[in-house]
Amino acid sequence: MIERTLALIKPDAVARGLVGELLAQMQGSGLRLAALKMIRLSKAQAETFYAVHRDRPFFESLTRYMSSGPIVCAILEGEDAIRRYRDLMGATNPKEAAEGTLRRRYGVSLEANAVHGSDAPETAVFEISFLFSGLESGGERL
Ligand code: IDP
Ligand code: MG
Repeated sequence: MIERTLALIKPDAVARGLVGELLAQMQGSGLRLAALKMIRLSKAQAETFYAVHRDRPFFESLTRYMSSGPIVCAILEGEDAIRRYRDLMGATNPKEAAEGTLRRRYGVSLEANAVHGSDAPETAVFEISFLFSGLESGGERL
């Protein structure tokens, strides 16, 4: 099934000049880049994006970090895109991520793990609609 997933390049990776390299690897994996932009989230917007984690001990630090600088937002599209992009990213903790994955290669800590990817179809729909307007995301055409 053709799916769409939300990919983010997190503030630490943008700050380290890794945008081009990370986008090339996303596209090199065979996923189609369907939309792309750079934004900076407010603290409140980061809290909405990560609302599912609001009761976790790392929520305050995570949302401060995610609003600390610009991020790159992309919609990736393709067969089984959600799982394929999660596989490309690797485990949440870069230390535990498999060799060759984005987080293993570019993550610096459990929090600053370079990239985000939706974890399920419902999450992808929420995250894409939160970050992209219908005009930007191509709406029904995709
Ligand atoms: P995921 O990004 O692999 O889906 P989640 O459990 O959804 O992982 O956590 C969201 C983000 O919160 C992670 O990518 C990471 O940046 C941060 N995070 C997760 N667990 C911890 C933790 O135990 N300490 C600090 N930050 C964490
Ligand atoms: Mg998650």
